Amino acid sequence: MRLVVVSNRVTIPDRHEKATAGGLAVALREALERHGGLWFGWSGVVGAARQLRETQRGNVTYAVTDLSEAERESYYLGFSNRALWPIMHYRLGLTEFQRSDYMGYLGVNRRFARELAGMIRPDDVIWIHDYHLIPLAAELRRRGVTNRIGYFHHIPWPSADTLTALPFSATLVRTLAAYDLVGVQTRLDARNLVDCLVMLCGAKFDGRRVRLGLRETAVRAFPIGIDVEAFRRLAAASVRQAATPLRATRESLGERKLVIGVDRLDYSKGIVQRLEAFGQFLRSHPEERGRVGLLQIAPPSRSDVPEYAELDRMSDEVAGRLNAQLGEFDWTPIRVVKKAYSRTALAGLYRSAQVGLVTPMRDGMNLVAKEYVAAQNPADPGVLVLSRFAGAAQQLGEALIVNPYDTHEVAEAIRTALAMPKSERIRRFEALYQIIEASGIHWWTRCYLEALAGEPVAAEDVEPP
Ligand code: GDG
Repeated sequence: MRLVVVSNRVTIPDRHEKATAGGLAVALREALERHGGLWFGWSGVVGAARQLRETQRGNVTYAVTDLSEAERESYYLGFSNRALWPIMHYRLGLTEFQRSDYMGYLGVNRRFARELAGMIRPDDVIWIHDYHLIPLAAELRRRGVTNRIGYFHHIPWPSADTLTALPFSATLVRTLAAYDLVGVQTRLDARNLVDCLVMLCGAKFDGRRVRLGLRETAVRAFPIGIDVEAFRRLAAASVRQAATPLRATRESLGERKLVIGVDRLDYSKGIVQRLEAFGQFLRSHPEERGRVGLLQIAPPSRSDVPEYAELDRMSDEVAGRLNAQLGEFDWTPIRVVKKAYSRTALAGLYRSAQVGLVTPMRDGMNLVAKEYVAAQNPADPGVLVLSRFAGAAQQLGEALIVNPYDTHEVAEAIRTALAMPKSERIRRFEALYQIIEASGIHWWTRCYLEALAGEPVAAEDVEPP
């Protein structure tokens, strides 16, 4: 079997990449190397040329294509990121639908299918990733591709009631029937997705598979993980190095404690609400002022989408207001840094923080929660505060679980985390570590690919505990 991976963006690895690439990119590349394979998708380049380019790295072929300016506007910025992203994150008020964007989205999926179909061999297994490419399998089937095709949806899948607000949602959902396997992050996502197929498209569900017309599709939860061992090693090594961000951060903090948040600058991550909660914590517990600081790392993301530009402005405004109201001449309560750091730097920062604050309003899984746990010193670990609306909360029940819409609850959880006795921190850490270790990124790719190949996988292996 040869593996074909398709994703919106494809980054062709260079020699220095290992240190900076995220767990998912590395895991997919490893799976491709194991089976021999092809990775197809957008090059990230916007231009008029649009011809397919192939690059060989070992036994993996990277085939990338450019988008035209109009395609980027409609397919990527428009329908994917202003309609699908917000509605899948339950944010109807932010959902902006334009028919021309939807047409552009279908057009790019059709073109990708045309370019990809010519490269498919009879024994290929095709694995398509994320919401940009939902109709891709249906387009491949129209071109006569009969191979096994799987889809993994990295972000939440909302209720049928929410999704119907999106025009053409039934047509879009129907295209999922072209897949042999649809994977989502949690059981709730799986239930919602099956409901959509049944209620919007009239599919039948027998408890395991959805039947629509002549096709049968399995829908299952595969909670994504991280490379725990690699991340743990990165964090442990950062303690030993001389000029590490860990040491620099510790020196700049003195005896002060550190609360950390790490997220792409995205409204789904609840960054503004988190800053407000930290402000509330300092107001409710004035004795903590001067003794603790929040460091929020927020690399900019999708800045061409207006809602993201607004978030950029709002987060500056809120942090500025809270620092002016609550700070002292020798203490700044909140530091927001809008740039990306290396994974080594992140690992060191996680390890030096007594509290990991992961409070998205909605999140498919949230890998930062797992990275924070992996990076801790087992002898003196920090505490994870986690939103109940992150997929990760289904697995990480030993974190302090909060409702990010309740500023007071998050503020109290910060207080509880900072005051938690070491014995309880260790007990919670050990329970969390065991879970992230048992369901890491390699387990995830293996479970998914076995299920896609039609091999039986025990239900408890793939569903969140
Ligand atoms: C989607 C779903 C799901 C962040 N800042 C820096 C940096 N990061 C890295 C983190 C982490 C990754 O980016 C973010 O992963 P998340 O899971 O938090 O979020 P999304 O990007 O929204 O991903 C999500 C995921 O897909 C996988 O299925 O969990 O729910 O939304 O790895 O560490 N990395 C570096 N510098 C930074 O400044 N190097």
